[in-house]
Amino acid sequence: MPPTITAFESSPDRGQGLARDMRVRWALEEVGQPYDVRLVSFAQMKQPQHLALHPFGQIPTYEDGGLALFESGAIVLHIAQRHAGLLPDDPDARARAIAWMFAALGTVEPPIVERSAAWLMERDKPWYAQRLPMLDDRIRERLAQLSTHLGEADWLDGAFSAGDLIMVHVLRRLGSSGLLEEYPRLAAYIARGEARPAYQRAFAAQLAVFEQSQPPPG
Ligand code: GTB
Repeated sequence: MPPTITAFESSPDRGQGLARDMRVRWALEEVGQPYDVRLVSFAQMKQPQHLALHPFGQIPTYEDGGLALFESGAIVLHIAQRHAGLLPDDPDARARAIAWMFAALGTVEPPIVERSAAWLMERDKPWYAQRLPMLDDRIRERLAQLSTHLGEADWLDGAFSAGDLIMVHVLRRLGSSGLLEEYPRLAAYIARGEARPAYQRAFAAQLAVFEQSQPPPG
């Protein structure tokens, strides 16, 4: 039996691959592991059946045999540890790749999520226009540091790893912000990630789910 992940039955990102099941799909594609997807609605995510898998009532989850996992980072790490291709064999390089996963999730993603949340929940509030430049500057600080680290390299630490996979996915959420245009090395880094065949397959799969959720035109 292949592992089963959960995803939105109709993603609010309209198939842009920004929801976090995309990271898990991409990791599974990179290692060549087939998977099943169970689609859930917002209401189903809050029901006991899903809460038994995910205490916060979110996607993605991952089930494989007796193992049930939540948190996209933990799921990607598990996949990377179980299969070759997403973590280096050398123990020090492996530890550094895992550090980049944590950096993406714990240092780079939070200010990006805060900006998205502000747009979603506060954009009609009188303080939003004043707050946005502050949120943008917090992101810029991280992007500048990341761009300096990356330099002319293709990936964050040697070969492509789970650290790059998570980082590219985290950065993609800035697509509509205009901020990435200020950091051409990062824009090129994201493009390299998106060009990977495994990414393309994962993206197509989640887009197909969104398209099937839409009523036929007319
Ligand atoms: N830390 C957890 C992880 O990494 O797995 C966070 C999981 C999470 O936030 N899941 C979201 C969710 O289930 C979906 S991905 N939300 C439903 C809820 O909390 O009730 C977040 C997401 C949603 C939408 C967009 N978008 O529209 O662009 C992007 C990202």
